[in-house]
Amino acid sequence: MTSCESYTFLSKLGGSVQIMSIVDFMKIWRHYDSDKSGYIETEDKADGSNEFRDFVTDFLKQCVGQCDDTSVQETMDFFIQKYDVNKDGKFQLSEMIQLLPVEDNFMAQFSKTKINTDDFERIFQHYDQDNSGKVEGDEIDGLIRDLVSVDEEAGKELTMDKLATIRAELLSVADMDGDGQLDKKELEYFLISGRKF
Ligand SMILES: [Ca+2]
Ligand SMILES: [Ca+2]
Ligand SMILES: [Ca+2]
Repeated sequence: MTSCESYTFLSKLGGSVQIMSIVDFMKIWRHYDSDKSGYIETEDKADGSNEFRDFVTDFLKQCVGQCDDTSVQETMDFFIQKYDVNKDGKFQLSEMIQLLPVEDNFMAQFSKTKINTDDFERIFQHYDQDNSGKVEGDEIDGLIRDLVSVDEEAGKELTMDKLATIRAELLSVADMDGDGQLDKKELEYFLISGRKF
């Protein structure tokens, strides 16, 4: 393989690719799933675009500066072989998370049944990444991913479809003022009294 091969092993990159938060991962995901299908497809679309190729091209540019078409193709093939675990030719959420240097599951350190006030404060700070005082958008999706993935088997199966279903359920229970965001009181109530995942 070409010089790009070493860059496909994210663990070897040291400082050049930082560990990313789950919220940043959700932003990246949303960016590359440009047709909003809930998957990053590896096949060309009718218009000649290719979501996974777009991702790999940017990835290589960031890691090595520049890469030619051959390197992009070889890196795509390598990633597909290694991370398209169920071999359906597209990346679902749980597969893509393995491919990128995403932080350890923040929720894994807390008890599933007992979250105290100090724990809650840390959880809220962690997921309210833009310090808006509310957990919203990609922040909610990051939190849901982590809550679901505390159960390792459920985490392995997680798709955007499932995440969207859970988001709707979560909001219907916890979003008391109906603005689509979770403020401190709402999330605290949900995590401490009503947590179901
Ligand atoms: Ca897609
Ligand atoms: Ca797949
Ligand atoms: Ca926020």
